[in-house]
Amino acid sequence: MKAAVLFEPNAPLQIENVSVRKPQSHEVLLRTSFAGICHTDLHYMEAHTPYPMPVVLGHESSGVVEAIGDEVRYVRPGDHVVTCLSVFCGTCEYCTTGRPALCFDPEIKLPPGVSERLEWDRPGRIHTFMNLSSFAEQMLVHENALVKIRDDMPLDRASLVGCAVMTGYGSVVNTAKVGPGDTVAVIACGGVGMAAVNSARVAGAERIIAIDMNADKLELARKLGATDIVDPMDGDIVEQVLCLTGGGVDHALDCLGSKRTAEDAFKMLAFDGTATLVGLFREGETIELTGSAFLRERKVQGSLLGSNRFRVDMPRIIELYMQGRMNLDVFISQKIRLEDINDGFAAMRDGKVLRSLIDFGPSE
Ligand code: CXF
Ligand code: ZN
Repeated sequence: MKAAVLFEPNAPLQIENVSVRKPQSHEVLLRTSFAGICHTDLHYMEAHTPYPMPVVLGHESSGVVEAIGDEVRYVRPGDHVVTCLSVFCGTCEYCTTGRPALCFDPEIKLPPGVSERLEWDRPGRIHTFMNLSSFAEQMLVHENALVKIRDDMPLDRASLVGCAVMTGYGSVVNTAKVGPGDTVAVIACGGVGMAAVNSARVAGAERIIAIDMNADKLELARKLGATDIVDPMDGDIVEQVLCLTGGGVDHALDCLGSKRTAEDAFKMLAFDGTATLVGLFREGETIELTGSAFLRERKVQGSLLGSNRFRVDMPRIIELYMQGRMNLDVFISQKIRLEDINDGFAAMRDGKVLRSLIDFGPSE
């Protein structure tokens, strides 16, 4: 099968012949339908966090089950699925207390460099990315990295739910627990931030302030639920938010993941407000917060892929889409072939697109 391989940091991906072995116990072989290009792929491509290479990146995908290994009861060939990098064991303390996204059982969630699901006929190993490797025509995954979805859900929209939409929705609903009447600010309206804006509306937030440097994204955010927009070109974003709200927001979500944006998220909080850090920081980056601000019960917390319980959350998001309450259509900026994946990364670097989807073509 064809797969896009990253041989070294910052190099263009190369299309290579790679194979997957037969599914073993608890493993599922998928025919990939669509794979989104996420900023996390770029983050690892640029080696802001090291990852063993060569590697097949990609982690936001939908597909159709082709074959199953022994013991697999959850899916059958022909089922439509969405993948999730939050593969869970189901038995550890995190899993059994309702926080499966934090599961780190190394036998199920194989750490970088341990997974051996991909093979090729060259010397040396080819690594799997985050237990998925979606930039490939087929994926071999643990059954607990999948959620079954309804057959009438379009597989292109479904793939987005595998990362960006789950992360945005989950950070609002699961991590921040935004409720009716709350005031919410979302910093950075890429795929994750845009989904957070839309989810804050679904959650009943009264005021939703979208913050981004791109005017088109701010306009789209308005369509998805933003009641106010803030452009950093018009002045300090903290000042603008404090002015709009007369004292700050209940929730600020930093969907970028940088020192500046995380600190700004904290600074724009009202008393008792919570900053939720959603975006992926560069390895080792630190933030500074003013200690006395905590006296007014302000809080800061992290969120990992929307604190997901993805087998429950993803079908719920899909229902919201089918009911017309979540908009996933606008996320798809372009569909491209696997061969054009480097153009997809270039478009993301330029900030031109919300999502480029690799279209693997019909599965039947
Ligand atoms: C990722 C960020 C890196 C850790 C796993 C979750 N989120 C989205 O791509
Ligand atoms: Zn992602």
